[in-house]
Amino acid sequence: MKLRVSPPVFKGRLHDARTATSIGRCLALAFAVCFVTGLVSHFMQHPSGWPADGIPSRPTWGYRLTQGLHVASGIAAVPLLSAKLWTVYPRLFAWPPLRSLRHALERLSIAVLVAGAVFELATGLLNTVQWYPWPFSFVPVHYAVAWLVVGALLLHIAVKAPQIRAHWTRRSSGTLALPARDAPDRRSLLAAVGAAVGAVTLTTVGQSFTPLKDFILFAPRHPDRGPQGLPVNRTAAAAGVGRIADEEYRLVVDGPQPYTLTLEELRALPQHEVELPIACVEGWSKSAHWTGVRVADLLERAGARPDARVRVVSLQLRGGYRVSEMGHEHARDPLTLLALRLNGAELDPDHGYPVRLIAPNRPGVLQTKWVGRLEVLS
Ligand SMILES: Nc1nc2c(c(=O)[nH]1)N[C@H]1C(S)=C(S)[C@@H](COP(=O)(O)O)O[C@H]1N2
Ligand SMILES: [Mo]
Repeated sequence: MKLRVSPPVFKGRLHDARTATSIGRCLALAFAVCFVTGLVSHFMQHPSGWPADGIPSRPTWGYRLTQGLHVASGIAAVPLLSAKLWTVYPRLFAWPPLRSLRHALERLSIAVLVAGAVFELATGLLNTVQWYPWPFSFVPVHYAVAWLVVGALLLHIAVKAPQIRAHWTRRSSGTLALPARDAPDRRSLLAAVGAAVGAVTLTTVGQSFTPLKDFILFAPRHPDRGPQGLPVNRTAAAAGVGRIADEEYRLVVDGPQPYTLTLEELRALPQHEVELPIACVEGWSKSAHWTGVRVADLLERAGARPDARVRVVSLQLRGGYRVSEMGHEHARDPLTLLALRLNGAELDPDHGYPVRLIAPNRPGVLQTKWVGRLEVLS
C-alpha cells in the first residue's frame, strides 16, 4: 500500500498577495527605521578616525530619539514579522519546491531574509534584557547580520515588485488570479495585527518616551526605578569599584599642561547645572539634572587645542565601558560636564560617585562613570 501525504490546501484572502503586501509594507517601514537608527547608533558608538569629530553634540536629545526609535521599531516588527510569516507560510508547501535556477536563488534569498530577520529581532530583544545566551559578542554580529537582512530584503522587494505594485491598493487586482478586494476577514486580520503592534508599543515605549511610563508592562526597565530616580546598568559593585574614598580620589588631567585635582578642588571650581538624558543603547532613557565642572574648562586649563579629542578613563579596572572618547564638538560643548551631583544630591556610587561624564547627544555606554582621568589627544 502506498502512503500518500497530501499537502495542506490554503484558500482565501488571509494568505494572498494583497494581505502579504499590506503587512509587508508596514514591516518594511519598521525594518527601514530600525536599520537607519541602528546605523546611527553604531556610528556614534564606534566612531573611527576623523568622522569622530564630525559627530554633532546637538540636539541634546538626538541619540535618545534615534535609539528609542530603534528599539521601538524592532519591538513593533515582532508581531508584524509573525503575521507576515503566517500569511506566506503556505508557500513552503508549493509544489514543485524548486522550479528553476532563478526560482532556487529566490527561495535561497528568502531563507536568508527570514533567518536573518528572526535572528536580529531575537538577539535585539534579548539584548534589551541584558541576557546573552550565545557565545559571540552581540554588537558586531547584530551589526553584520543587519546588512545581510537589508541586502536580502532589497532583493526580495525587487523580485516581488510586480506583485507589490499590483496589490498596493485595495482596488488594484492587477493581472493576478485572485481578486485583491478586501473583505471582513482580511480587515479583521489587519486590525488584529495593528492592535498587536499598538499593544507591544504602548506597553514598552515608556522606557524611553517617559510620558507613557505608566503603561510599561513588559519593558525590562522602568525609567523611575533606580537610585536617585534613574536606572543603573552596571552597579559599582558589579564594576568592582565599590565606594571610592573622598580623600583618596584624584582627577588626573593629562595634556600639554597636566595637573591633578582632589575632590575638594574639583568641588571648588565653578559648577554648572544641565538637564541631559542618559540614553542607554539597550533602550531605556531618562532625563536628569546634573551639576558639575565643564570639561571645556578643564581642557582649557590643560592647554588643550580647541580641536583636541579627549579620552575619558574610569577608575574601573576591567570591563568594556571603562574608557570612552569624544571629538572636539562634545569636548567643547558647554553642556558637557564632569558631574558631581545628580538631581540635587551627590552622585550615588552606582551613578559614578564621585565623578561621572555627562554629555549631550551621546550613547549611554559612553557616559563614563567613576572618572579618574582625562587625556587630551592631539
Ligand atoms: N565606568 C563605566 N561607566 C559606564 C558604564 C560602565 O559599565 N562602566 N556603563 C554605561 C552604560 S551602558 C550606561 S547606560 C550608563 C548608565 O548610567 P547610570 O547607571 O548612571 O544610569 O553608564 C555608562 N557608564
Ligand atoms: Mo547602556
